[in-house]
Amino acid sequence: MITELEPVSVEPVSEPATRNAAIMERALGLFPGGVNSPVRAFRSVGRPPLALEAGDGPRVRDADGHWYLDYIGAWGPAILGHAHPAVVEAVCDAALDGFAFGATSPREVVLGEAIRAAVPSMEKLRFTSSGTEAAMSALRLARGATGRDLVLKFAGGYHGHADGVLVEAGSGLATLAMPGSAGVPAAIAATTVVVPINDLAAVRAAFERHPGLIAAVIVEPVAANVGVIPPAPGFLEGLRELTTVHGALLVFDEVITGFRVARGGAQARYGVRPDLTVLGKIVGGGMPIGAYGGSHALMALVAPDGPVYQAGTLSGHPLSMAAGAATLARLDDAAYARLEAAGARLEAGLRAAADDGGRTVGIARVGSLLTVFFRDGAPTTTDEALASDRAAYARFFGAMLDEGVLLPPSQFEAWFLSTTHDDAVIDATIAAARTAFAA
Ligand code: KE4
Repeated sequence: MITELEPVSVEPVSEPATRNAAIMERALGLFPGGVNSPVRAFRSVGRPPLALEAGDGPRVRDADGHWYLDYIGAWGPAILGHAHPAVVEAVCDAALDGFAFGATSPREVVLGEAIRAAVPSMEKLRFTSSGTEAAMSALRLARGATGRDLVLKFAGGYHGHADGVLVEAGSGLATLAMPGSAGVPAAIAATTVVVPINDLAAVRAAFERHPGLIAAVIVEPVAANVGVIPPAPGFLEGLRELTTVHGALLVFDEVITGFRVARGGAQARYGVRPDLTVLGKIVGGGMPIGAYGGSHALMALVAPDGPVYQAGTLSGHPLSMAAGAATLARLDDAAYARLEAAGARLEAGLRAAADDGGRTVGIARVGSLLTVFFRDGAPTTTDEALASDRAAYARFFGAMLDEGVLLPPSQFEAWFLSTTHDDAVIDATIAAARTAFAA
């Protein structure tokens, strides 16, 4: 028997207050958390997430037309500022020739040679479409090269979201206080050995505990996914020595630090040569990219030359190649001098603003990579970083947003400066911080 269906009263959805809210409401119905990467949900800073639709130099504009001074910087790629005319032109020119062809394009050679010139340890390299793919592939290569199964990483280190490295990882996992991820088989997690950052004794002990079994040590040479934690003096040199002695490969994950902390990356800044390097972000100039590389001998093991398989439909995408080449072409000594000066100016101004506002913060900085930790002094370990006052950071984030400055929506992500963050931008940021610290 068909019963009369109660008329469904469809209450009109309350009109979202803003276009931003309307877009995020639709996004919430489409994507988990309304985002395509967790940190974008602003969950840890207690503010509604922004939908950003334009950028210009050091500024970004949300869907309601509000402009902000931007310290997310697309999480690193926007080192020349947003919508740099030369990079936009390079992508448009490439697009006029079509997009992807499924074969080697001359543009790959141009970017590949630019990267190798700056990072000589990458005698040969392979492009991927993300840093995750590049890190995953580098570790597969290390296992193929050594015949060993274990990989050692550091607590708080983030190397993308491949199963094996989602163990005590940083970035979004630290932001969301997730030690690992559901769905990673215990057997895979068991192949990852985790030790504290900056702790050579722990690395030595791990090698003694697993003799002949560790294929690689993967490290962010400047940790930047628990906030910025520079390497302790001698730490990277110690890793180089221990991996060599124990027949393991040293893998520098320079997805953030590559072309950021120096043109040659952290390996140039600290003078330590890894066996494999992982790149991403800046080398794609804001377009999807990743890359891994090392010696001729190691890379000869990668298919089709060797037994380690790795592939990608859009690897070496011509438009990513064009954006990356146009970006690297403008990262000269003057650019790095400006990035260093901007970072130093901002650090000094923030320190003074915090002191004057009676706030206890720890500021860590390497070049144009910076974090303001809400704790007493800059942390030297992951535990110290993770113990920072997240609620205080959230309040600071909101107060800065109200002053027109967009910080990373997480205490555990780095602030990224660009060559367009000039003195006026830095000074406006410091003025905003004075207000925020006083609030
Ligand atoms: P992607 O797969 O996100 O391109 O790269 C992964 C990756 C690898 N290694 C390091 C050192 C990284 O920092 C990253 C990605 N960084 C995060 C921000 N800390 C990306 C932002 C996000 O996840 O939305």
